[in-house]
Amino acid sequence: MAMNPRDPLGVAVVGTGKMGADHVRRIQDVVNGARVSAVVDVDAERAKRIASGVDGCTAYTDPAAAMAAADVDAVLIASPGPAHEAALLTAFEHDLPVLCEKPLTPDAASALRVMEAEVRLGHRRVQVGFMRRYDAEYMKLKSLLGTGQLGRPLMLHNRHRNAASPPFFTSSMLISDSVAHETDVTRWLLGHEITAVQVLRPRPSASAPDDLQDPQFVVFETDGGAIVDVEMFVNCGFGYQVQAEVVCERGTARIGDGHAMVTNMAGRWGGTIAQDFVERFADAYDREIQTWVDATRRGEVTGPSVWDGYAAAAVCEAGVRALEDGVRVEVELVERPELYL
Ligand code: ISE
Repeated sequence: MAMNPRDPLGVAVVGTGKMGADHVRRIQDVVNGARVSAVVDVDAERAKRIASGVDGCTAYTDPAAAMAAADVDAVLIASPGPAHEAALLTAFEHDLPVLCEKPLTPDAASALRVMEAEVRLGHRRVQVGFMRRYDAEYMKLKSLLGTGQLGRPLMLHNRHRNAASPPFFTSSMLISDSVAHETDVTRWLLGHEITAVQVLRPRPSASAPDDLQDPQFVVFETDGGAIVDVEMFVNCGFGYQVQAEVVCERGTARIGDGHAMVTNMAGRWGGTIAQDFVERFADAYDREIQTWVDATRRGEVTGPSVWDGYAAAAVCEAGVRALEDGVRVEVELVERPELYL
């Protein structure tokens, strides 16, 4: 794959909502070796407003027009999930490197179409935005598991709590939009594929909107014989909290207690809790995008692949069925293409 020698790399950011706007800021103010040369949004006024704050940046409403521009070397897709497939296929037409925010696409069938298109291209072009792989605590946990000191992983306990869910949030989105992270964390930390999903439904919290099944308790089985659970609670009220504890044959390890700073005052001690994922995972996003820019400028593609995005989509699809039908659902994956071995 050709080197991208241009310095700085011209990046088109597709989608300028909360995540896309934060990535524009990140590329301009934090990341080295890249600049935002284009922003794309169906909301033309919002695209113009974002572009007006970035020197040399052009606003578009059509991703294809942005990807055809001479000053665009790479694409960061941060639009809503249903728009990802078309944007990815257009990027492939221009043979552009892509960082695609999760989910790769909303379901297994569309993810499979993207995977088949990248296989036809003959080389990887996509890094999927599972940013927890770039979080310092998750990286330490992965590194510890890699030493084998704790022995074989037997169970992984996850707690994923949001302060409050947005108005459009549905019960199935707790799986497809939120637990999607734990599907990738499970596969990446343990090196296993997820083979079955169950979803248990506690009596909903009074703090949850009337029609929202919140919290949910998700149980994964893996092909390595591990059992993984995820407490998913999107209206916990007290903050944004993500914790994980792996239980192995000879020991355990836990992350996410967030004791960055403990205060003692007036007979009390305590600390603070982030209020959303942009705050809690700011460093992870910074490291993720810098790693992507550096790899792209070397002409390489690293990190979560389209296969990882497809596997997460298939697990989430099974999880939504398990939620809705109240049964254990097995996960069906196609054979892993050689491009992703
Ligand atoms: C959101 O899309 C994210 O990716 C956050 O990490 C997650 O905590 C939240 O529940 C999702 O809605």
